[in-house]
Amino acid sequence: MKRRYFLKNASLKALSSYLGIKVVFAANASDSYVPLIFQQGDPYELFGKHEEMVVLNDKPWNMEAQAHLLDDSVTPAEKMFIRNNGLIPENIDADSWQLAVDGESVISPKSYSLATLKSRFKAYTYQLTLECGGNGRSEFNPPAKGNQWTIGAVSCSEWKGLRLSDLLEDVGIKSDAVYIGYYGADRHLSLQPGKNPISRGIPIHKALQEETLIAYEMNGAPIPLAHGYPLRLVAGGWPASASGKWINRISIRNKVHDGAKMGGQSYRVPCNPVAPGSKVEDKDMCIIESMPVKSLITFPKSGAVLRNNNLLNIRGHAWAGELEVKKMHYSIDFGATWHECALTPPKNRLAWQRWTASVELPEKGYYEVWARATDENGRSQPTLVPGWNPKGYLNNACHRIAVKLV
Ligand SMILES: Nc1nc2c(c(=O)[nH]1)N[C@H]1C(S)=C(S)[C@@H](COP(=O)(O)O)O[C@H]1N2
Ligand SMILES: [Mo]
Repeated sequence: MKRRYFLKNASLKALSSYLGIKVVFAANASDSYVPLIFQQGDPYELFGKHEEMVVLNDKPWNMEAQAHLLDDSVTPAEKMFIRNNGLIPENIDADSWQLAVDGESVISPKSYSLATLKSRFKAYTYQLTLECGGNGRSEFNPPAKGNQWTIGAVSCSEWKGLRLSDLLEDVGIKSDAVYIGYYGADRHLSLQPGKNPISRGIPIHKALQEETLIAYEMNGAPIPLAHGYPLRLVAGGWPASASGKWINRISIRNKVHDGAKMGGQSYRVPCNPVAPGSKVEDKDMCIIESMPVKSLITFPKSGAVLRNNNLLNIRGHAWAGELEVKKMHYSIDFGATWHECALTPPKNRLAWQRWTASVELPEKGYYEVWARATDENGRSQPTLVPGWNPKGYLNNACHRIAVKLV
């Protein structure tokens, strides 16, 4: 990062050439003044993000995509949402990185270097859907605290690494194992040593699935820093909080993992539906597992205007946690009638699916296109915001876009 160099050495006037844009009124500031852009860092530059990504929070950094940015079959890094609970680790040295495997239910605790993980275990590549449990939170009423995600906290990139099941076989797991928990190298916002911003996990049956990876590559390159470099757990189809970034330790537990943000109200919903605004006791909250069926219209962008052409081509992606999406429909009459879309199978289990349709608009005017996916168990997305819950998780309401024919 060149930032440090400038903090120490450069005069403000010299920054103009580095930024590629004139610092207007530079002459008015003292030479020792550090411009904000270098105090905070520009998240688009720091993380290499697309200019249309939306920043929701800077401490910690949280950024989301917009529906039309998620049109690629495989989500590129620049359009992938960022969800951090703490501070991204700095000065990572991949050569000395270690992954420790321990816990009550491990037979032989071991520690592995990155090189060993790459050479000793077979590598697998899967395209995996990662959606934040709080995606869609902004629509709940009464509002829920937390990042006000709209619809852009989802990605489906290609992850390469070893199977967690192969690692668990190498250390051996005792018969009383029920859960694995991850620990990452990010720091708690309080900077208190030993305090984890987040340490979640998954039950053993999910840990043993073929597609559950300890990944060291994303989209054919080392994992970008914001997404977990150099090592990440990837458990597709579950709330993305289960997919630990910057992992340096996996614990095999003889009980449900009790790390940070596993208990209380975090990543949990009422076990039974509650009235909006209710207080729900911790004991009545259940851990979110597979994510619900959902879809996005990724083309066109909402607000599109068609001129003298009443044939509208629409497309998007659909996913359903652990399940496959079996049917995809659209409506242009506010949900009165629904029409089937073409739907392709996923590249592999837990990857999202492409859907397309050609829509004939009957006359000039304003339309809304609504999209609705149905999973293999026959469950469809609701047209309205579903079950209110205290933390605003699992909003899988139909996505809608506005279109005009003029
Ligand atoms: N170590 C660590 N892992 C983490 C998090 C975190 O803050 N620290 N955030 C989790 C949450 S809540 C989500 S939604 C995903 C976000 O992954 P992304 O930033 O790569 O999109 O990472 C998960 N893994
Ligand atoms: Mo999340």
